[in-house]
Amino acid sequence: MGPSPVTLTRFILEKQAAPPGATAEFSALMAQIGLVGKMIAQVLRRAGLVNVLGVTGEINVQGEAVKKLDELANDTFLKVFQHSGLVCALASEELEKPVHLPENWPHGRYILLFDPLDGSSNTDVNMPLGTIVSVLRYEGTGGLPSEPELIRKGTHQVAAGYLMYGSSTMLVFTAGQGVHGFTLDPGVGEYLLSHENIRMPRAGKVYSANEGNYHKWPPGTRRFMDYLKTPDKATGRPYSARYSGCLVADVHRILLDGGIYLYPGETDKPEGKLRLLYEANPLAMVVEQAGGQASTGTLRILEVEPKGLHQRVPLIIGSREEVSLAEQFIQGMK
Ligand code: AFP
Repeated sequence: MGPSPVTLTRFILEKQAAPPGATAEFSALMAQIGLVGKMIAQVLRRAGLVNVLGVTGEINVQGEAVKKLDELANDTFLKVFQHSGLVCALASEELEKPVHLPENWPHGRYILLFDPLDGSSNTDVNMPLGTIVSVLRYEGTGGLPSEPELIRKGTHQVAAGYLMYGSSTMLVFTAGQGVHGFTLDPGVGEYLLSHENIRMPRAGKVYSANEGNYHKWPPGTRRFMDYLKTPDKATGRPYSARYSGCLVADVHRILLDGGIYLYPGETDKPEGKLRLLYEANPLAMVVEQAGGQASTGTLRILEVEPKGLHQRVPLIIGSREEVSLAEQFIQGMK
């Protein structure tokens, strides 16, 4: 009989893998995030069938009108958290404004900012998808936070993580004391510790970018991409290309094996495509905690001063060696 399985809750309680002084409520928060993951995974496993049912305009087996999966994932977050007594505000990629809980509802001190379904274009082709979560703690004295109190620099996050719906469903998170990965055992409905204290290799062999945008990139970014593809045995080039269309899946691969993911700024869209508060910031916290780096190309992601809830930012994230090299090319030093 091997070692006894370590569940997400047991791990957090035993390792105090929580923000200082908040172990019990944090493990409850993570358990609820895990629940959202199980509920989304459950729907995604049958997405094709739901679509088929939906296309005929019928209602699905749950007797609900078939919703877009993004909307369904978003609704799952609201349903699980609104009455949890753990949060005081929720902000989602799917909602223009944050959701503030009514004063008289039970609420806690956590603020969640999330992308409920990342890579949603992958649902119809059975490719990986993810959910990304950024966790802030409300330090204000008033009852509930105002919108500006949700728009914080990434260094203010107390925790961050993601769910990945791939060949298995995984939950990966950090609360500032390392990065830990859990794999859902569907048979028992528990997330079991599978990757304790993930460390990202200093350098990798893989780059992940949508090269269909190459012609839109500024010269420095193009020179970096050309460098990665120029054979040089001494530096182990050329790299292999891997791009899934899901940020979570591409970053997860790089977290474990090393390498670099880029969604850079473009000449006529310098801010890029990805969102700062609930995509770049949480993944940057996870990657830095694993020994990697996350940059806009000129600035550490976690230091970017946010201006709006849905602000976009260029994202260069992965192994230290490749990210700092990308910065040198982008800043014209190479
Ligand atoms: P969608 O959720 O709209 O599919 O966008 C996914 C994403 O935000 C990120 O997960 C991917 O890495 C990136 O966009 C893919 O964007 P491109 O299709 O422009 O390469």
